Amino acid sequence: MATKPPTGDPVQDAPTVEPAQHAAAGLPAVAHSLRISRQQMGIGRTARTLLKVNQKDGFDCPGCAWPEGDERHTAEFCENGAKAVAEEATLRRVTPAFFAAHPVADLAERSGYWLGQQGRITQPVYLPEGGDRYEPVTWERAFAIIAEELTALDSPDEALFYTSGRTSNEAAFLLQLFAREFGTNNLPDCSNMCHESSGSALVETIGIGKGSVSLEDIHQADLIIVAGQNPGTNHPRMLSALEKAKKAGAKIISVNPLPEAGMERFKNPQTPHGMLKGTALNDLFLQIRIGGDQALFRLLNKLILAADGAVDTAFVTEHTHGYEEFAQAAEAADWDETLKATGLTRPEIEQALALVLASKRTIVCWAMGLTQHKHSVPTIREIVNFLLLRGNIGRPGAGVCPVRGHSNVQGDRTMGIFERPAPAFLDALDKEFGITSPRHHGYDVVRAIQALRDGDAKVFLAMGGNFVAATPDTTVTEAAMRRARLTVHVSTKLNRSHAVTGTRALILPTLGRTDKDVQTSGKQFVTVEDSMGMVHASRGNLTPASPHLLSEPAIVARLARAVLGPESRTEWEEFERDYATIRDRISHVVAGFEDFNTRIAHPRGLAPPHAPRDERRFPTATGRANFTAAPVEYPELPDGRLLLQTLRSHDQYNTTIYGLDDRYRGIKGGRRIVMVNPEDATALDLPDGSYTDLVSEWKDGVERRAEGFRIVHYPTARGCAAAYYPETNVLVPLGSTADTSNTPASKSVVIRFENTRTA
Ligand SMILES: Nc1nc2c(c(=O)[nH]1)N[C@H]1C(S)=C(S)[C@@H](COP(=O)(O)OP(=O)(O)OC[C@H]3O[C@@H](n4cnc5c(=O)[nH]c(N)nc54)[C@H](O)[C@@H]3O)O[C@H]1N2
Ligand SMILES: Nc1nc2c(c(=O)[nH]1)N[C@H]1C(S)=C(S)[C@@H](COP(=O)(O)OP(=O)(O)OC[C@H]3O[C@@H](n4cnc5c(=O)[nH]c(N)nc54)[C@H](O)[C@@H]3O)O[C@H]1N2
Ligand SMILES: [Mo]
Repeated sequence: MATKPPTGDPVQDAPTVEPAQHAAAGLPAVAHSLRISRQQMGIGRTARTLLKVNQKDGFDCPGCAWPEGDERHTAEFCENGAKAVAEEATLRRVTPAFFAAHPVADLAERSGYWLGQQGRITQPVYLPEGGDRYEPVTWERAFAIIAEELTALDSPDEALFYTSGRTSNEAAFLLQLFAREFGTNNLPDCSNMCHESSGSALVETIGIGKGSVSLEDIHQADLIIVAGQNPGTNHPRMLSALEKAKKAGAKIISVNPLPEAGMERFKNPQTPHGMLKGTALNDLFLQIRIGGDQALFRLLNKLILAADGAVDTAFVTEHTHGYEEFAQAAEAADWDETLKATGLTRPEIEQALALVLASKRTIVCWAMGLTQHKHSVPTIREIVNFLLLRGNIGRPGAGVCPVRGHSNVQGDRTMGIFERPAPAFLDALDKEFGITSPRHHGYDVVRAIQALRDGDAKVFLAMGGNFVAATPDTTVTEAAMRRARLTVHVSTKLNRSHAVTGTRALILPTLGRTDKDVQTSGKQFVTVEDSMGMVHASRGNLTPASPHLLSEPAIVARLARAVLGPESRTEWEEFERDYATIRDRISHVVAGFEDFNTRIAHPRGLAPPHAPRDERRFPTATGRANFTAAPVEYPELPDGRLLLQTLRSHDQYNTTIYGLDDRYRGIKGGRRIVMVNPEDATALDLPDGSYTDLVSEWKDGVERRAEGFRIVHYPTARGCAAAYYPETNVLVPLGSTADTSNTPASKSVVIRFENTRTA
């Protein structure tokens, strides 16, 4: 059993590079996940835990939000899900003795990898004003400190309540209720940095900000386009669904500046054939330039309009609005400009068109490669145009499929974690609880940082996540956070945000998904919503990391009682005692959750209604699905610059670093690398293996710099570069965000290279 954390801090990033791989999953993946699990948990706990992942009587994988099918395998998890479970179920512990030995200044010197490897936090700790290290504190005292700071504010809008997407529906519902009863809509969440652009685009065009396909739809599609997504690493179970679709005759196009191994070939670890040979997934790989997607889909739309009988005119006439204006804009699309914007060739686009026209049922899947650009919202709207044209929505095997990240990020939004809530939601909440929620909008993530920076926000509380590492413009953000009066983190594990504190700070340790949750009424379960809108129960089965942990719902309930006092008529105590009472209230407030407690007992869970999917009804302002006609945009690069995307390696979960390898891309032992196309590298004099500083350029003229990145020649599209997040967040300007959604444009950062030297 090897459950000791590494002692030294491997800040000495020493990346080495091997040839990239062309297949994902299979035996090496299984072996790799078991090794990490054993290191963290030992053998017995590994077996007990992994057999419960995504089972009907088990817990929802704390990895990604990809849904489970109706038929479950004994091993219903992937390599990266196993790593996520091992991180949480680890036997390593961060005790008060650890905090006594490591002043905050010391924690601030450590890498995120080292911090995370120390294990689960066992007790609440407090950093007093002027203190140099966290010390143990009782839960009562911790809540009293928060109450003291919150009630001292001039306005409830000086408080910020951040949520990361692992939080259960029950905890999320309580948190937003507490915030609104306290008097603010300041509920920024990780979604603001993630699929906000998808939500913004979809609400306006189809009337609901969620995907319209189920797992069965994927299996039945003729054509699946995967754009701006790396499922081999970030949604490995999606590869099984693509494989199944493929076996049933589907074609697959992937649109990406990088050739991603999972899309090239998938070796299904659950079948003998898969282990050996695998299935080639891509029929066509469109190696697009970063930010070229809107132009690509606009031209495809023009070509569909021009093809004989290609438009589903019955659907367009009956169900849509804005067709004429859109068709006019599409007419103006131009081959030369599209080839320039996309870096693709004419035959490639013609091949794509042939696949599109041959398909009667098309699905487009996407993730961060489409959502984190200045023009992300019009890009996704163009994809909606593309699907509407051929009636590819609201029927089997067709639709929009934004693939969500965090395992319950979609559910948190459904429960009201949103800084711009719909008035109807607030009306229902107010009626149920006899409160008056504020109607003015709150701060999203970027505006929350600006408010901290400008002294307009003074208390920051996070329900999970790693705010300072996940958000853009690290230097600005950290300085902003340090201005807070009080920072509070409800966390399972240590991370950078615990080392960048306000005047006072608290860490409140909590139960994770895998932990057994027992309250005075008995054993509890929580619920989550997957990327395809299925809501189901999650039950942990492990003895919690320490007897001092409270669950997230218990923490919010006690916090609310401490802050709101006896004047609150909400039954916070009852909510903590029995989570079914929370679900009862959810069933009165959240549309589609009627009889929640009865329906959640069904093993399949419940599927709240989705009008476009279920009845081809589009609850938009026009009452129809809206075509849109935004001008085409794509990034323009000054000479000698490249466009940097900041993405995930195979060994990380957002800011949680599992290890220092990116196996499929052939990068080992370090994370400070930048992938550059060999021809660009030659033109810019960037030899493979040399080191360089990355300097980002933006219209505010501020110089942002990330030092010491190893150059890796890699077959990305021309003009593009790629490096890992969160190390490169220092380069992303706070104000550089997507229009409408305000999502940081962390996939389009203009960079130049300075101080290039051989190692
Ligand atoms: N193991 C693991 N699983 C995860 C996560 C994790 O960190 N680790 N994170 C979770 C979360 S919160 C999320 S949101 C998802 C993220 O899942 P992904 O979106 O797959 O994550 P990224 O690594 O950001 O990859 C973005 C992909 O888009 C491509 N891309 C970049 N720019 C463009 C562009 O302009 N156009 C196109 N067409 N493609 C582009 C990149 O080359 C890359 O393949 O994964 C979730 N699952
Ligand atoms: N440059 C750049 N920046 C990005 C992105 C990018 O692609 N590029 N992606 C963005 C995206 S898509 C997202 S979603 C955000 C992610 O932003 P966050 O969600 O804020 O970040 P995570 O790294 O997922 O948070 C990890 C921490 O969550 C805590 N945690 C884990 N499980 C639990 C739990 O069950 N309960 C509680 N209370 N805490 C828990 C642990 O302490 C852990 O350290 O980052 C965004 N930032
Ligand atoms: Mo995300």
